[in-house]
Formats: sequence, C-alpha cells, structure tokens
Amino acid sequence: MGTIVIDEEYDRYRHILKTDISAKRYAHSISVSNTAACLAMRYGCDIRKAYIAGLVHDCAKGMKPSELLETVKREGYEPTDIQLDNPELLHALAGSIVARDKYGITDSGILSAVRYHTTGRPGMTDLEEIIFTADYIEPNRSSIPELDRIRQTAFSDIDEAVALICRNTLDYLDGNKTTVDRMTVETYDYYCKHIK
Ligand code: DGI
Ligand code: FE
Ligand code: FE
Repeated sequence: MGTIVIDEEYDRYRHILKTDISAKRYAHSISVSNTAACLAMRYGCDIRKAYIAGLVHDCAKGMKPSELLETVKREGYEPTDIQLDNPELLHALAGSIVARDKYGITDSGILSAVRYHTTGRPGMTDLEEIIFTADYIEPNRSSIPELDRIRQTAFSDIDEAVALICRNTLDYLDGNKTTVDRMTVETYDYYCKHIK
C-alpha cells in the first residue's frame, strides 16, 4: 500500500502557506516538499512527515524582524546577539512555533526539522537532515558552487551532503562578511568528523 500525502490536511497547510509567504517562496516550499519526499524514500524515512516538513519549513519567512523577535520571545526564548543582528536567522525557530500554533502541527519530529533547517545542528535526526538538505538542493536552486555534486551526494551519503552544504554556507557568509551563527560551525565540525 502506498503513502497518500496530498489529502485534506496537506491541502489545509498549503492554503495557509499561500497567504503567509510570497509566490516565489511558495514555489520553493512545494519543491522542498517534493525533494524531501524523494530523500525520505531513499533513506527509509517517513515520507508523509518529510512532505509536510518540507512544505512548511519556511512558513515564517514572510514575517518582519520585529514579528520574528516577538514570536520567539513569547516562547521564552532569548535571542543571541548574532540573532538580534540577523533576525532572519530566527525564521527557522519562529517557523516551528508558527507551524505548531497556526498550522496545528503537533509532531515533534516535523517541528524540530523546521526549527533546525537553516543552521542544522550536530547529530541531526534523519528527518532534520532531509529537510536541511532538500532546502539546499531543490530543483529551483541555482548559482550554488558544486550544486550538481551536492545533489548527487545527497542521494548517496546524506551526512557528506550536509558537510558540503555547511562548508558552502560558511564560504558564502565569509565572502559576504556576515556573522556566522555558532550552530552553523558546530554542525559543520560534527558532520566533517562523521563522514566516512
Ligand atoms: O530560507 P531559505 O532561503 O530557503 O534557506 P535557509 O533557511 O537555509 O536560509 C538561508 C540563509 O540563511 C542564507 O542567506 C544564509 C543564511 N545563514 C545560514 N547560516 C547562517 C546564515 N546567516 C547568518 N548570518 N549566519 C549563519 O550562521
Ligand atoms: Fe529557510
Ligand atoms: Fe527554504
């Protein structure tokens, strides 16, 4: 028996999402959802959870910096200096709160995949790795160094793909002279040590 993912629940999430983010971001989200489902097939992960987490991962991307800060502070979270300087980093954490409160998603695995999709974290769950990777390799992405290689690696060794993505992100941030979140470095270090 196959997995049915496009049902009333998924449709409800899609409709909320369409009003929350731009058309371009919505197209990206649908692409991440599909890519995450493919990776879930490859790694024996729950396809439905991957499909839903991929869909909603950027649900807070349309929020203003003040709204992002308000959302996480309301939860009792104290933003770091780097997050205060770059509030867009908070769209992942805020997204997990919005996914829970506005979309009504209760699955903790889905919510944490949303929470860590931007910086990753050391020792991610399979679902977290899948969303982190799908976000980077989805077919609409372009102009990323070695993207073809990362796409292929994602389907052969996802830990190595995570390390390659982190390295690219660190290079990109360095080039832009942007502050690096400690978690981004910790994720990179962890995955470099864990690839065969
Ligand atoms: O939301 P998306 O654009 O789909 O992707 P994302 O959630 O991975 O966010 C990507 C952006 O996040 C990209 O512009 C780089 C930025 N980013 C990732 N790690 C860090 C970071 N920005 C800062 N300042 N520090 C980080 O460590
Ligand atoms: Fe994002
Ligand atoms: Fe994204």
